[in-house]
Amino acid sequence: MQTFDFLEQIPDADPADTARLIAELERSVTAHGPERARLLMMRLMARARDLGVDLPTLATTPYINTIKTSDEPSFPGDEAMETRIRHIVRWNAAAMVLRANKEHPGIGGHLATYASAASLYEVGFNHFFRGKVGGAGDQIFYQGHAAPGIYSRAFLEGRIGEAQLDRFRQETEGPGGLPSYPHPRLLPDFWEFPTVSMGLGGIGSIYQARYNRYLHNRSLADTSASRVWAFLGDGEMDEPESAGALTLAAREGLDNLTWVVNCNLQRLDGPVRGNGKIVQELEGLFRGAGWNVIKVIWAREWDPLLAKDETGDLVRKMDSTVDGEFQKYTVAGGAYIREHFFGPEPALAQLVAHLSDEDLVRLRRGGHDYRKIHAAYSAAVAHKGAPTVILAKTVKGWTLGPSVEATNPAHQAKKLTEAELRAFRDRLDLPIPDEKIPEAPYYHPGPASPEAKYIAERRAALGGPLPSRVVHPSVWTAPQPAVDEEFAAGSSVAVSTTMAFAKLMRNLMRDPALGKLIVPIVPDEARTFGMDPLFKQVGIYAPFGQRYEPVDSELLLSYRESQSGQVLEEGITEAGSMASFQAAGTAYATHAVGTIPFYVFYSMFGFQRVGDQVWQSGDARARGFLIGATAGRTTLAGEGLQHDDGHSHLIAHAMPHVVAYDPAFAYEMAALVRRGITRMYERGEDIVYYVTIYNENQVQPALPSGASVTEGIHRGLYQFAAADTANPGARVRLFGSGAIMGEVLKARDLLRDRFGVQAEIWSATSYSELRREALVVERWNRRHPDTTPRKAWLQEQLEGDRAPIVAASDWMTAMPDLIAPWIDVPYLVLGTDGFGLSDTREALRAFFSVDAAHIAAAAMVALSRNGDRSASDAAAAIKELGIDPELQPVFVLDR
Ligand SMILES: Cc1ncc(C[n+]2csc(CCOP(=O)(O)OP(=O)(O)O)c2C)c(N)n1
Ligand SMILES: [Mg+2]
Repeated sequence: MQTFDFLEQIPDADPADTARLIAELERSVTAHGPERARLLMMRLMARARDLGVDLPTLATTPYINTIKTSDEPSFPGDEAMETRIRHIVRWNAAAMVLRANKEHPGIGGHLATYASAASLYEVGFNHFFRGKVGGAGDQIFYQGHAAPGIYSRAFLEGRIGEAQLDRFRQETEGPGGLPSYPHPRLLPDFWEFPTVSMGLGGIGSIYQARYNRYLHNRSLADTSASRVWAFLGDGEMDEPESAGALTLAAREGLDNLTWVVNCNLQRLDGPVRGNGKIVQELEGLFRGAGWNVIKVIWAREWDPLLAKDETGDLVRKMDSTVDGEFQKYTVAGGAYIREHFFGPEPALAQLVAHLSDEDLVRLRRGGHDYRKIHAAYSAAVAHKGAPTVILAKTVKGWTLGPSVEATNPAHQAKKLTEAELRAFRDRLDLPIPDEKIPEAPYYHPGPASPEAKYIAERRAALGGPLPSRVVHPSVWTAPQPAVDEEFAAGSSVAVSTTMAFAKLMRNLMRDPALGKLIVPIVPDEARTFGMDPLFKQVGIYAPFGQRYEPVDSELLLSYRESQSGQVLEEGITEAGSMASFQAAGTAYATHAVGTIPFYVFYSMFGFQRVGDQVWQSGDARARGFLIGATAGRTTLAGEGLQHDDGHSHLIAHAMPHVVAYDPAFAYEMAALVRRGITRMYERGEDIVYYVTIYNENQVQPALPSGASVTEGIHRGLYQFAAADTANPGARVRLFGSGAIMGEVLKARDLLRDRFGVQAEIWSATSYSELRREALVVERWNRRHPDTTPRKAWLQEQLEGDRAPIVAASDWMTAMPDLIAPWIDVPYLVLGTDGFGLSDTREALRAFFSVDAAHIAAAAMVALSRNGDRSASDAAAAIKELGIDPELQPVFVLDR
């Protein structure tokens, strides 16, 4: 037993006493067998715990309910009434899916997920979930595929009408359609947290609970009465995002967090762990991570059997039966259960001899027992010092009949035959006449019915209806001029846009009104980006303060952790950082406090790494800044293939809520941040800014004057420098962005000095914004062909000039290509397609053809295409610039 080898290294003060105890154990094993010895050991451990001995926790406990029946609190509600309510909710949840699919075959929807989870939600709605009257209430992450059940309850509560239920999954007609899943973007007064991309609800809920504490500890909101509840599927627990942040929740003592994992033992294709036991596996995972675990495995019908199980045979059988077999028992009927589960052990067969086969089928799983769930939730909210997970064992498709219940395809069932529907109605005991069954009618007992009154009273007592998303008008003060005026002045020494950004952050956080609302989020890269002065300035958030003297305490800029610290230093977790970004960026709705997250990361590990969470932030209507630092395929230079980002802007462009910029200069970056804050926090736009910043130093120019400059920074393009009109040579327009602007400026000199060509310099801060606006204008023109066409900003800026254009950036050529349809002069684009490489900036820029020489050469070719220069002039220029036209870059994919 390798595990215990360490014992040899621990001194034993009384070996004789040890030997005596071990002999005692050996005697017990010899006399009673290993089972009894196991029990003895556990009893000893329990007693030792009582005596204050610090022992490691057991990874798993037997396959029975964690809470003893005698410890269950009495149920405070009217159980019969709540059963009737649950039946109505179950019915309508199914009816809305059946009706939608009858009307529009293939529209989809899910019956089985909610059917297995109905009791888990209903206990919450009737007794635990706190609404928003007088405070933020609880934050509830509903399992995405359970959405029909949540709509159905809102229907019973009178918050959603029949007509709206009938528009499940029919959203394009405008307001009133019900989104397939929890999508605040599409139903902003109802849903709060998008969860249907499996795993994201899990990690999101942990960081939400953590952010609630952050807001509280920083005195930005009183979140002491808020609890975060997250409902997850057992299959969903396989997602890295589900399990990845469990230790954070325990480490930070998040007892304001409760997870309910619906262990119906199935996912989409089949069993989650046919050959094992998902509940036990999850118990080990959560216990190991430091969570309080409550298992709800067996319903009350098992209590008398367990009480009579004097030999322990029943618990042993429960322990040794794998999930695949439990599934079989659910579908195979009472005789099969008797023969295969109880039959092999005479003591077990005897235990159920008094029960009929039908009785055996009615031995339910714990997650369908209202009282057991209530007991678990009560224990969870009372638990102090750690988050709680409730592992509730259920049947997928419960009550939907044998064609769905626990069958392998249950997840995708969205139809029931009339006979099945009739049986479902009978089981739910609802007064729906037979002749109506074919249309799967909704059933509402009426607003004055006891059921409707009961739930209305329950919700009123708990603080109002849920789900509900409320946006309070925000109190707003613009950043003071001191925050960013220095950037408009330019710099005398060479600094990077990253250094300027770090300075801007420090200034912002000193702003008297806004400063406290800024939430810097870093995944262990603050030093890389020059943001480590913030550690001392505003502190790193640490819920229990700093319990050690930091190694750098003597230094001016020390590593300072504090309970009221402002920086969220996440460690190396981009997924966790994005979850924080979302909690902070939605706090304007969740907690009526408009915190402004700035998540600063290696740009390569942003959209590419956590793209689904960025997408989710759009659904959640998060606001804030994503700052892609060390950007650019060639600017990051030495880091190579896995680090050099030349495409995050392309991914960002695919995200409708992301407004993306690639500023070249510090004044652009500062102007963008100011405008972004105004748009999101003053005007209330639900957008996210993505700004890339670079680590290449340059003397920063001052902001040029002119309205088209200030406006153009935000629209995506402006003229930075005019051509030299005193010199009447041929003229080109050069578009530069980000760090490649430096090469563009050098190309201007080359063109002038070597070829007598004049170049105008344009700063292209956002190809994606230019395209989006042009598309809107184009659509209008397409629909109004007989009217004077409208013009986009891009067209207004460039029209009436035949000078050709060369665009260069540190991104893929697809970026400048985004605006090609609206350019009617020769337009040559240079970019960094392909994998990045490690080398010097100079070498990389030559390699990818984005250095000054290649830009100048492309300008000569563009002129030749326009007829301003001859083709042989262009060929000669290429030669003179030292470019070998036959040289193939070694790593360009040969297609
Ligand atoms: C990231 C992601 N991958 C896949 C899916 C497709 N999907 C939706 S539900 C589901 C199975 C869910 O099983 P489980 O988590 O056990 O939930 P249950 O319905 O059984 O409660 C799958 C694979 C998804 N929604 N998100
Ligand atoms: Mg499942």
